[in-house]
Amino acid sequence: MKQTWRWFGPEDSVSINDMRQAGVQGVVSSLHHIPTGDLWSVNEIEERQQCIATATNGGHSGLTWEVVESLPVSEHIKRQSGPWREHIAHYQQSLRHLAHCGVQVVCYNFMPVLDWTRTNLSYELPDGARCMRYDVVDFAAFDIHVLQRALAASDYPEEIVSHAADRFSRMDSAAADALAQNVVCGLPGAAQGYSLDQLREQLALYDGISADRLRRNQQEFLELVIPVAEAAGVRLCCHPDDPPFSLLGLPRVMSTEEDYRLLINAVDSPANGITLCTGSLGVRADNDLPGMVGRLGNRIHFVHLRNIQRESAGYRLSFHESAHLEGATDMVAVIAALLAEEQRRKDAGRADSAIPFRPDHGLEILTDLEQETQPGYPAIGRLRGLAELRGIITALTHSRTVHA
Ligand code: DNO
Repeated sequence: MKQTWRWFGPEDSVSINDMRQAGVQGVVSSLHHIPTGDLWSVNEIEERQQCIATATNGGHSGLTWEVVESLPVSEHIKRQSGPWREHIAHYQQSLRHLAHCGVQVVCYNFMPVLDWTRTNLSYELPDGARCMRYDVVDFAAFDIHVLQRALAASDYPEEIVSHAADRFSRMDSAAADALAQNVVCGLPGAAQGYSLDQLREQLALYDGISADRLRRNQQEFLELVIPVAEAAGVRLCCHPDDPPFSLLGLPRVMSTEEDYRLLINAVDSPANGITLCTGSLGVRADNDLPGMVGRLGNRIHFVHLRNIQRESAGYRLSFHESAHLEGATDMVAVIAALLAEEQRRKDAGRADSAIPFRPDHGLEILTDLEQETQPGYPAIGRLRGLAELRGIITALTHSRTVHA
């Protein structure tokens, strides 16, 4: 497996040499400054490649831009509104440009309006580490009382509605503002953040767009871009919904194994693939992750390894992010399944037998706690995660490991 690291570009507090010292073999990055829907020019792509290839002292870093995360899909494309055809043409051309520059793996998502979403960006664990948390009662308090979305209350069980009313009644306006900020700020890598009014406008644009309609729009998106990707030698890979259920009445269509099966069958091409994110999918107890790797593995082009601790049961449950080897997902079993997939690819002579993965998110620990870090992306916490994951891979692939 190829060890990669997400780098937000020259503004990132993690330097190129930090990544080298972390021992990564490739970089995951995006051109966040280019507005969603616009074209990525060869110049812009090459400039980022140059940055990644240059060590802090000006010499060669030995690193390359391995995966694009993300080439974002515009809201217009998701809704098929306004200039969506122009955005598709830009998307197709951006894929050709990336291929021309040698970047072959491109992650995207199809979540309307909100990308990944949490209610607390700095939740303290008993040992003083901090992590990100999604609390369904806080989210319902935001939805029903802060955003005041019509019909919001009908989306939650009565018990949650009443807890949310109680919790909201004990929030002062600063706490309510902080909660709103956490939900709508646009977390790292998300296309954008919104004010409450902007969010209301965006939600209104999805009135009448059902999950079926969104899925059809995604299918048409794939029909238009996958042939271009395939011809250029690019592998697209869709990131799952995070969390993997509908939020704020918006449709979400990438939450389960069945969703992925429909995606894969929509356009039968190796270029139409999956980003397996164990943290996002692992929130649902009905997602069997090692099994999904076994069943859908030949289309997995990129992997996010992360773990979560469920705090309640049922649909739309509360959870917080945990250390990479603790939590709901059996990381050893997932990695073993990925290694088996890599072996199948080697046996089949596939050129993409080394699957890129990154330690996704990390707890804020040690010096992370003294610094301004990007929510979810602290250096030391991710380094701890990478080290643990690397240990598993090393052990499972060691010649003296005894396989049952
Ligand atoms: C969060 C990330 C997501 C991801 C996009 C992919 O940490 O995993 O923001 O980058 O959803 O398009």
